[in-house]
Amino acid sequence: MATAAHMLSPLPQMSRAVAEWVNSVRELTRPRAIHWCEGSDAEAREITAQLVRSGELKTLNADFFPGCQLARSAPNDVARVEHLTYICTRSEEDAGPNNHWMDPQQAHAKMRELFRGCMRERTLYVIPYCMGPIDSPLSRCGVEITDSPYVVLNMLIMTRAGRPALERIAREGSFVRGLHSTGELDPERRFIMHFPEELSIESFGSGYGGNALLGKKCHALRIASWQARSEGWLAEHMLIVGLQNPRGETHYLACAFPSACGKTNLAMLIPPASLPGWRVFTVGDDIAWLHPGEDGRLWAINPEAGYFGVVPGTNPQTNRNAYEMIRRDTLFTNVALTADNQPWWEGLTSGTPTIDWQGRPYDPTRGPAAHPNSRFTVTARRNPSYSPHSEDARGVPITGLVFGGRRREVAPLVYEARDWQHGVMVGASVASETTAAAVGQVGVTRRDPMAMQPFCGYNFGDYWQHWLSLGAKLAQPPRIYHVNWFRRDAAGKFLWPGYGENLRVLAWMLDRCAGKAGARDAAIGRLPRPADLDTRGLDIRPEALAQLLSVDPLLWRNEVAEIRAYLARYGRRLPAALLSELAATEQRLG
Ligand code: GTP
Ligand code: SPV
Ligand code: MN
Repeated sequence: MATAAHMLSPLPQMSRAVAEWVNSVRELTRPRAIHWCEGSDAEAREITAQLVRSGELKTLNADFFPGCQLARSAPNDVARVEHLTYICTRSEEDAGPNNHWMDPQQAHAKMRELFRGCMRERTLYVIPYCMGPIDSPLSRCGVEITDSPYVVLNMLIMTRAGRPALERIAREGSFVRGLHSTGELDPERRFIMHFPEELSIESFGSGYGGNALLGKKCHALRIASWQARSEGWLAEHMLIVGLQNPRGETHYLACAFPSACGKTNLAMLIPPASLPGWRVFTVGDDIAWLHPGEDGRLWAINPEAGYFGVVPGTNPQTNRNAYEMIRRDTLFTNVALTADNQPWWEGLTSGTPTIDWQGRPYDPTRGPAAHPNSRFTVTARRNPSYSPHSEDARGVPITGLVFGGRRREVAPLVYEARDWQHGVMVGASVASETTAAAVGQVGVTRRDPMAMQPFCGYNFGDYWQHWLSLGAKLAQPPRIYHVNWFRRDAAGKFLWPGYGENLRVLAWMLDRCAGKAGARDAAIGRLPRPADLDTRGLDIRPEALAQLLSVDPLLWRNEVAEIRAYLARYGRRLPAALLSELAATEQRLG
């Protein structure tokens, strides 16, 4: 319990370990001033006001978007940089073929030269944060040091940051160290380094999203996945959603889809009018920490406190909750503007852009008005479907796990794995088309196992073995599913309406878990027959639904061959169980 005297203690005096680290970083980076973040609303308002004065933030039309600001990033700093992201473990094999690797000493030396003197004329901010409910034993703390006040504002929304987190760090002693500087925003001098064996992160040269908000992908996925393996839990790129059926029973699903493949939208789905009586509760939209409970079930917490969500595509038809959520107290990054200073993005059904995301007069020949990876940062509490169990210290019990990808063909709308081991193979085989969330070509199909290709902090071979071992210990393991909302017809149109209508697929899963829904046995798993899905009031042609629920043996035999070639890269670290599951699938394909 914090005493009144404790409440008054100056932040730098609360944890000697943190103070000593801040000191050593100060000596290296030479900032003009040091600011320890309290985490109060007044502090966020003050930093916002300062950025508005300096022109780094623009206040949006307060009649329509009260409390909202716009930030524009450097044009060459608009997404995660997977090609510049490294896992620095002593042994290269521990990082695995799924990661770029650098020797830790070499990486530290390289980063030390970049950080040396980099904060001259800048303020060094110290952000103590807690990932997860502040009183949960499942939560973990970190401290981010950054010279970007924009990063501070984001971290204050995205994490439980400030004094209570520092109190917990002082009590527990251990924390993840994240050092960040925007440097000169030079892509040639940009690196995101992770040292899982030291629980530390060093990020230089970017101010954007997952490169710079170190609590998110760097800590809560790459470092946490490593910690989770040694401690017996899982850190996953998953949303957590509660679904209350018309009988009043609530079940939770955790779903892993790659970046910009529908997690935020599914987490805050609005049930269609033709499915009356359903309610949806969001626990998390991007990351789940999953722990085996004493009852033999899997329990999940959301380590984050806010959403850093994709803006384009958000509108009152696709998701009214998301649209309403970001109409106040929201930080927008890289959206366009209308003539009267309202934010604008592709997919919005009203308004006209006049200024593009780079602040230039909008000219359609130069591409979209808003950047395709433009984002909103907003507290989870603004979500109309915010779950009352979001702060539960033990988390919520998980009934089903869902993997998925964005694929114009091959993967059907949904299928169910036979058991946990088969489900791990299904997860390990996920492929998805790349999106604007990471720098690089968009629309290229690549393997993205468990949606963790950019985020697993260690060798995938060991990771799949950890999944298998953990499942074997669960008395009541969740069932495992695979979905694809993104199948297209010959003309390139989405076959499935998606968004709120996805509830029909989730309802089938929950009915399966309750032993109530039918399915047919297919080579790749169990699929609903059209009649097994509740399609009342759904506007879809029967041929489209049949196509969505079909498995093409020719395409799938080719798919299995590709999966086998991919898995072979993991050599002796690949669990044999995955190969035997794959062989069994191949045999069923005939
Ligand atoms: P990250 O924050 O990058 O991890 O993304 P995410 O997985 O949370 O994806 P998000 O929900 O933000 O959706 C990404 C894009 O896909 C947006 O443009 C959405 O409008 C679109 N989208 C989401 N759900 C669906 C769906 O069911 N069908 C279709 N066709 N598009 C969808
Ligand atoms: C993702 O790319 O999966 C995101 C956005 O959620 S970022 O924070 O940039 O990682
Ligand atoms: Mn994500």
